[in-house]
Amino acid sequence: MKQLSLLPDLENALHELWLQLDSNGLCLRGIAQLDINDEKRLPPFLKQQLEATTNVATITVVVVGHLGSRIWPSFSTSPEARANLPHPLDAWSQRIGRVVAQCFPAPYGAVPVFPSDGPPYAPFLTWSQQAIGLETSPLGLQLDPVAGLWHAYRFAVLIANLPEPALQYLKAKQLEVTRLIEDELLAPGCSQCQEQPCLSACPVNAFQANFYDMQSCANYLNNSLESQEAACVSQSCLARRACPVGVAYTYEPAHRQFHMQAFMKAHKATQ
Ligand code: B12
Ligand code: SF4
Ligand code: SF4
Repeated sequence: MKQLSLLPDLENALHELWLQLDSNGLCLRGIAQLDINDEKRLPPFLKQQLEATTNVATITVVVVGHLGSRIWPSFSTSPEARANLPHPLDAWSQRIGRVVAQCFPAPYGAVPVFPSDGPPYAPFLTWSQQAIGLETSPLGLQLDPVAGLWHAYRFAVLIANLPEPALQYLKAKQLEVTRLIEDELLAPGCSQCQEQPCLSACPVNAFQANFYDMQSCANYLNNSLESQEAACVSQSCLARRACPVGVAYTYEPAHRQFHMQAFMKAHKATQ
């Protein structure tokens, strides 16, 4: 790692962040500085957690996620995946996010934040809109120019008082990642997609203007018989699969089935 002229503890924390991402198939999706008084981006329940750890002057959000199935080798062989936990992927993300956050020494103060914790939920989509400027697709999911709809967020770390050189270092690292993937074809996004095949692929028409009919979707999946299983159960959401962007990043079969089964189980539990 390049010398940063930072306190050794902070340099170690940044090094640990990188190590954890690299070894688990995760990537730095974005970095943004949050206005302390902007409640949309920094809801009070998150601000309070940071203020409990340190005196806050500035707040940086570091958003971590994955493209395609790059996390699958690490997650599927992890203790969390083998332990038969109710939410193993969340548990896996929590372990990694906490390890990273714990490395930031005072006076920086770091709080790990997870997308599934809530309600109230942390505004991951708003953060990533600010940090990476991804387009929101008609399905509500964000479209990545390389991975299409096949990406997700696993955790974020809110860091108080991060010095400018550390911020610049993280931005430079993010740029490196972007340059690596820019070599792949960047596809035109939803605004230039005339046909919008994602909107007509759902067998129960669950996507309507600005509305996702989760109930129809879940009923359809859960009521399909084993002998005549809904195609989405084995192939994943057909609306998501209909998108021509990022096809090479389509989750691999075990990964997509994991999410479909988790979705179906969660819905059954609420019936
Ligand atoms: C609640 C929730 C759901 C609910 C309701 C979604 C809804 N109508 O808002 C249900 C259970 C239906 C759902 C389903 C799915 N979700 Co969801 N969900 C969330 C969760 C936990 C909270 C969203 C929220 O309320 N945030 C709080 C608000 C205040 O902040 P915000 O997110 O910045 O606000 C934005 C959203 O509300 C968004 N929005 C508005 N309308 C809709 C509609 C939909 C369908 C979505 C997804 C977003 C969305 O616009 C706001 C401004 O940008 C987020 C994680 C998170 N913490 O954000 C994941 C999240 C949005 N879901 C995600 C995913 C992938 C899914 C699924 C595909 C299932 C899965 N896990 O694989 C499905 C199917 C959705 C689809 N369209 O196909 C990803 C999206 C990644 C991406 N590529 O954009 C997220 C970010 C989780 C993650 N770990 O990455 N989800
Ligand atoms: S099919 Fe077209 S409109 Fe739908 S998500 Fe993909 S690019 Fe966007
Ligand atoms: S999983 Fe299948 S039924 Fe549900 S929204 Fe996607 S395409 Fe429609």
